[in-house]
Amino acid sequence: MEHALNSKTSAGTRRQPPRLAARLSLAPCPIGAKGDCCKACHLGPCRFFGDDPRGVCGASRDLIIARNLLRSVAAGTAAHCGHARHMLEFGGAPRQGDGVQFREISGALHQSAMGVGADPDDLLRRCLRLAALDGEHGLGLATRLEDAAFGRPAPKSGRLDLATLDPGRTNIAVHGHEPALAMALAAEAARHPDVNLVGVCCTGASLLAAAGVPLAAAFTLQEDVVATGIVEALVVDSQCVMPSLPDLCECFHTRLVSTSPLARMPGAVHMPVRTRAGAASTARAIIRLARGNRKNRSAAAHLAFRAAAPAPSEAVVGFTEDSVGLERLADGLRRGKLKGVIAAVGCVNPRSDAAGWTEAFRDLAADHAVLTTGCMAFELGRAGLLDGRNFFHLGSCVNNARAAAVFRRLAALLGRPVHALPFTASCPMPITEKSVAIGLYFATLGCRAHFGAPFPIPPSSGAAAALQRILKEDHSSQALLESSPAAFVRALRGRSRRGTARARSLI
Ligand code: BF8
Repeated sequence: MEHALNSKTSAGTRRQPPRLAARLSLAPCPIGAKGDCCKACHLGPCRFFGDDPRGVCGASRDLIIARNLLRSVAAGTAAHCGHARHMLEFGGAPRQGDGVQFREISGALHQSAMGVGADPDDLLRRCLRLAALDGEHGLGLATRLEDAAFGRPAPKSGRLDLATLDPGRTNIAVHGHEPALAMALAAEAARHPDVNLVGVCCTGASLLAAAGVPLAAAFTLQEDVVATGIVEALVVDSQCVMPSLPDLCECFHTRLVSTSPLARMPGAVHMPVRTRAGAASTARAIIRLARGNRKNRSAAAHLAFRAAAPAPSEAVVGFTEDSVGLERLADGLRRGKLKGVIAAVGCVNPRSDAAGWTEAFRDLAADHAVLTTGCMAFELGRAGLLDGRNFFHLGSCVNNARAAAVFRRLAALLGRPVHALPFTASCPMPITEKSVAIGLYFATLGCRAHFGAPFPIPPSSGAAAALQRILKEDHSSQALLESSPAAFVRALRGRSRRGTARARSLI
């Protein structure tokens, strides 16, 4: 297979663009952050002020908040269902149409368009229906298909952080969320001792769980992978891939390879992958490309990385509901030794207090079991917490289906409904729409769903109160909007002591 390659031959010839830490000086829009903005039509965008704020069309602030939340959940659900659909295609079993997914996602976008749904309660109920669908047809289906294609993970030791890059070998990083090509690369790289394959974000988390491939970075460190100057190829599929990467790769010798038809990047070598056979041949081509590019690595970058000589974090990874020790957890809950089970999920927002949240989970792990996935798992792993005793690494964000399975099976073992048990899904630092859909999915199961700031719904709004009421009425669950790690710990401990679903909710 021949691909048109960039003609880069030297490193460090361009001025580097500002990286994430510098771009954070761009403050969030204060109007949007409060949910006080509507851009659903061209009468506006409208901003909301005063005692009875309304847009030009007459929409209330709570209606706008509900519409915006529904659009977030629809986008998150579309991403997860799209992932599952691509796995079906990869396995040679494309669906005829996408039935319920298409109907629900397009229905949500229709209902939240200007001049359609005007009842906030109705829109919020649709949010929850869509989140439930996300869990079953997005997270659940994608997880089952990946297990069928690549094997079900088993506990194993793993390594994390940028230190998993190896200056002595050709480094290839795989980044995104859909691990079909990445698994083929793992198989091919195993035949080349001079090649070091590492993962980034959720494609990396899947590889780590399934095959023990080191996880170099989560979302916030993706640019740093390139900036080490020792990565010969960065292979991206889709989701959470920063649009800054092409410019950054231009400043180093790193070849950027895009593999998803949905996620083309300027200047990238595009190698779309649809089938298992295509993945194997593309994996071979990428390894040839990366090995050929190693001669262009800057000697200075190579020496600088060697001199820093960081040590990777060691972790126990690759758990499923079959290997977390359900009987032991159920027994702990029965005896009161275990006060609860927490799924610590979702993103690590650099605007949030990541260190504080890590400490909160470390504290809670004294009497709670902590299941974790995605960027949150990477963060806990870097802190040395993924021990396989109190903290259980379950893989990528679609693998939150495994956390849902743990909650359901524990409930069955204990003979009680999920909502009657001290189960919490915590998404303390959301970034993406996907994390909103995931958090609400857990709420539809009966878990308490915690969101930290930036909140997906303004805590003091009427829409947030309505969401709380609907969760209670329809799912016997609740949302906890809490931005303080210490207050979150107190809320969980307070609930655990009472053994009831009565928790401090800031809504
Ligand atoms: O799906 S945790 S920043 S990498 S969205 Fe993205 Fe958030 Fe990270 Fe994986 Ni999940």
